[in-house]
Amino acid sequence: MIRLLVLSICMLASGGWLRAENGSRLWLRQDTTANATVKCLLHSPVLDVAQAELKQTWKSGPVSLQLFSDAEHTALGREGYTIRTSGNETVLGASSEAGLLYAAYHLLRLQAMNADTRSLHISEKPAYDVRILNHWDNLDGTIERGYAGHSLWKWEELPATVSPRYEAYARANASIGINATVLNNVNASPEILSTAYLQKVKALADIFRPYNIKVYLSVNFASPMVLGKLPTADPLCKEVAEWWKTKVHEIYSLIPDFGGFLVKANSEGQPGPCDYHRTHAEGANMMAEALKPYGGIVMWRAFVYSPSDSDRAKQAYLEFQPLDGKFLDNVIVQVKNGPIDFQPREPYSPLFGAMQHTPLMVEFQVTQEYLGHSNHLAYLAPMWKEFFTYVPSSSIQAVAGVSNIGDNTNWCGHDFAQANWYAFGRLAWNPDLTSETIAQEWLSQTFGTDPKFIQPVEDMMMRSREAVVDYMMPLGLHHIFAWGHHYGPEPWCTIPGARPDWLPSYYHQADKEGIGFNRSHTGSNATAQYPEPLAQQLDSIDTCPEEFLLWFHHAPWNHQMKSGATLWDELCRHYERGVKEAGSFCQTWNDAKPYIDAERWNAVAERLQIQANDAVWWKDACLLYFQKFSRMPFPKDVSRPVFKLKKLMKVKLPISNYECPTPEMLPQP
Ligand code: GCW
Repeated sequence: MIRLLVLSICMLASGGWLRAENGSRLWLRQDTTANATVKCLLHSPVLDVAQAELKQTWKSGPVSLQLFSDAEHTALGREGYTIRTSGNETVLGASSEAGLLYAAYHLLRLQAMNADTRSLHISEKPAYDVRILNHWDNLDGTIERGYAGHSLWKWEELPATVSPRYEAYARANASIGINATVLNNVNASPEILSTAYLQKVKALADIFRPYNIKVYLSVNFASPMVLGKLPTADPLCKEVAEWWKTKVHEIYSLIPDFGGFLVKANSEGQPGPCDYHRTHAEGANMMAEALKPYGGIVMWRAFVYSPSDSDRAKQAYLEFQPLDGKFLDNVIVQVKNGPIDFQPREPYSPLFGAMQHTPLMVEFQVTQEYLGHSNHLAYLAPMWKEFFTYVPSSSIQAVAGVSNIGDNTNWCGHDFAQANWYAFGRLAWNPDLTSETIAQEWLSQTFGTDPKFIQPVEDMMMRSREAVVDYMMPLGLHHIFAWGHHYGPEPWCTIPGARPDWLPSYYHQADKEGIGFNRSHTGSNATAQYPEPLAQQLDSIDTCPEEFLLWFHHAPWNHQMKSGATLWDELCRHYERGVKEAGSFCQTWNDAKPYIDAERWNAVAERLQIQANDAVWWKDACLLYFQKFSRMPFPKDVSRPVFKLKKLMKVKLPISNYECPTPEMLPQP
């Protein structure tokens, strides 16, 4: 109590800038007592939000919101806008109200960053019409691969009770340009389409609408059987198509601007058209026809890997590429960024570029299923930017991000995981933004604008994803995670009866000759799915970029790397570097202590310590295990293992796919 009192006095004495914060305000932390002069002749729910935001927060001269129908604004589309200084007034212009909402958030962002707003000449247009979050939220409140508590959607209370967080969620998304959300897990319960649930969905859609956010749903392909009691879900069966049409009609009568469906079909046990020997296109088109009259779309996922080919990395391509041109025009095929599954580093999925006659969208994973859950700091903008260096942003139609949001006070578990939500939105709006710019924006709004804080912390963020790659899976290694929950290393994992492509040894292929998956022409020939000249470059062990070496090649332990070192030594050094980096983040954060509030500082410090320990765990587990095959000594400049392999092989975390481990559960050096 006394400590608390002293603390509050200290805070007051320091002018209040260190007041306790719990992260719930995200990057939207400006004072709301401004009472600005805002001119706007029109009224609508969206414009009212834009006006209210400015009125409460904008501290400079008058702002005016204007709708224009001139060529300039028409060319910026429904969501684009201009911001211009005219005399002492700031004029926000757009051809529609959604544009004005985004203009308002842009202006307020500039203010939060202490930017000079006296003479503005801005014009913006989003790169994609659909910038969508995918929630993997189950109707029972759990979140598949969610590490920030339970679902934000309190289904049991809806529609009667409405949490204030629904609006806060919409506002946060609108402030970064996200305009769509899929509320439920792609492993979808048919229940979501029941009338009772649609009423709940409507309540959320009504709250999101003034923030220009459309609601979409994941649907279960077998819904006509479960809900409609039909004997089949065959997409070519008339009654099935009719059932979907009637259901879609019901949805639009409740939610006139409903966005459409997201579908995971014939993947990981989900039902789909292939159950009836129909193609993915036939399944998708049947739903697309039902949605078409209302302007709805189908996002059909290409995440499939039936064991028809021996290489999982090839399967989505094998199944979908032949369907190019067969989808109706309101279908978008949603493809994960890489060919396997959201690994810390993957080459891009070769489906991009291979389906010239089909709209495609990329699916990024914001939640850190494979990157240390909400315990590790991994700033993901550099990973997503890496994708765009291979896949031109103009070649895809939309961007989806698997959400990392839950009902934790700070929304994302780790305070720095908020940066990934933020970065996803900003990149979906403009994939040309740099990771650095986005980090600076986020840091200055979330913590403060002092360059002595921003510079080193931005640097830490920029290095963080590579650090994770280094201490988990460098040089193209992938999927050597612990069974089920995917937290921590288990390169040795064997589960009797398990699908081979769910086991780490399928991916690392370590033996006494070497390590890595041979996907060259002498192996699975996955390299041939890429266009030339990239295919050839990846195919040769001499020209394959080293960061993908073990993704595409089974390389001998003494393979000479560009540095001159053997593969084994280089592998050891990557793990070592990852450990050092993770350790250095703790130091950086210590130095940042004077600049931010104690509550968030402590929360982050605790997690950085876990990350640093986990990095050692990863290094020791992987190197000691792989050493059994390489039989080579650790190079002198690499620190000796802290853990014993035997002990690490016994680690079994008592967590499910819905949890993040606590420090007590984790092996300590
Ligand atoms: O990333 C994997 C996850 C599954 C997930 C699946 C998918 C929703 O391990 O939990 O299921 O991919 O993307 O469908």
